[in-house]
Amino acid sequence: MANVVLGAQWGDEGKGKLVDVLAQKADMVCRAAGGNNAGHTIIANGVPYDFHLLPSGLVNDSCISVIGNGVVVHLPSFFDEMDANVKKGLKVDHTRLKLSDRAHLVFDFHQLVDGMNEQQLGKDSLGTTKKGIGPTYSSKASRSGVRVHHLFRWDEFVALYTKCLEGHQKRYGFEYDGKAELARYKALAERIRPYVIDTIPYIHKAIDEKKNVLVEGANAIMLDLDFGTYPFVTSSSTGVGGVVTGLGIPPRKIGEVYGVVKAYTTRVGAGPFPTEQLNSVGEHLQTVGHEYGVTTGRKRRCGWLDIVVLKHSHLLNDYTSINVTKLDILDQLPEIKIGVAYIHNGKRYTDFPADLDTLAESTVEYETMPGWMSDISKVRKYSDLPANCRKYVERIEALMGVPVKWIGVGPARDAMITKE
Ligand code: 2SA
Ligand code: GDP
Ligand code: MG
Repeated sequence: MANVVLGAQWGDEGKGKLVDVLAQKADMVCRAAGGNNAGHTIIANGVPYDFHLLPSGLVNDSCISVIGNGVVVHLPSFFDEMDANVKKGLKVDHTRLKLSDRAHLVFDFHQLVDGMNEQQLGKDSLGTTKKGIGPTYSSKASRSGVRVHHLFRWDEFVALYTKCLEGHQKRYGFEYDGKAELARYKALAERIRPYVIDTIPYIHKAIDEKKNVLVEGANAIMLDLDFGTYPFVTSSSTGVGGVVTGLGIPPRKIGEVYGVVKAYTTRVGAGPFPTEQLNSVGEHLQTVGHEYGVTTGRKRRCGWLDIVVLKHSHLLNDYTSINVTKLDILDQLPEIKIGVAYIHNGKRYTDFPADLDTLAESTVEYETMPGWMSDISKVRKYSDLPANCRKYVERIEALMGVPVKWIGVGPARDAMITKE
């Protein structure tokens, strides 16, 4: 069985930290979707690591990391990230990092086009990371993309690359030095060769041998192409469905599904956010929670926990348990609110609507709970948490209908309470 860690809100819930904790006992950590738009910060033994494209399992020396077919890969960024982590002392080589031959390649022109799309949208821009994610998945879906295995049949690669580039140039009308990029890929092809394998039988063999296989979600369900706040989403399937298609792991081989739930809500980029607090509460969460994008450095928008979002999230991913993270960030708030329903034209809704206008016309119904007004960052036992803090955790459990298994009270690996 493969166990899965998924973001339950709009991302940056702290998936990387839970993966790092679980990777201590994992044999393999796999990425299924997204690209280097993702950003996971891990603090292990006092050293901070930022991962974007590479699986967070790399921090554990005895764990193999796999980038699956559903991921889109910008090879120059792959090597930059690898080199930066090697400099920090991590052992990263082809014996412990594997890349699917079926993964699609992100070219620099995809990133250029990402920026052009955003510029054309003007005030309606999506706030993408401009890493070329949307344009690359568009190439994939329109069957004009280039995959990793093509690198090893050079003439075919050149033909496919040229066709893909010219298609974009026709549509967007930009000058581009394709020859220079091709020359870079000639060298990159040789450098990447040892890492490339057919990851499907490789992962299945590990599962069948009862190895501890972990899947690291990237982005989160509210950014899912189908289930998120379309079009303010990323271009991949970020839920459990994306694990099936992005790694070739069938549903019956998936075991635990861990949802990562930040104790409040954040979103980076544009799009609806019903419980957003554009006031001193939002500023407090942003400052105390150090809510800045790991990839772009953008300030994250902040607001209260939203149970409508979390129930939608749970319906789609069926979490077996959850990790409530960053509970310590609420320490100094005298009262804490939880969004429990949306009110539209006088009617109460608890299902997340597809139509963003309906969402914009809705107001949020809140429950208010007293805060605990004390520092919980040093607490390591559930029973030692203040009573109001436990009540908040238990209210999340009751409203979502999922048991809480872990509670994060700080960024470091050991700042995690296991709830018995
Ligand atoms: P894209 O670049 O096409 O995937 O952007 C589409 C939307 O998806 C959002 N998105 C993210 N949201 C939260 N965190 C992400 N990763 C970084 C982080 C983000 C950063 O960990 O902080 O550094 O800004 C991430 N990646 C994509 C994006 O904001 C758009 O709303
Ligand atoms: P991810 O994309 O879901 O992996 O999350 P990010 O790494 O983008 O953002 C989460 C941030 O919160 C990181 O800087 C983590 O170090 C930090 N973090 C994770 N869990 C906790 C926690 O329980 N408390 C605090 N204070 N910080 C946390
Ligand atoms: Mg992140």
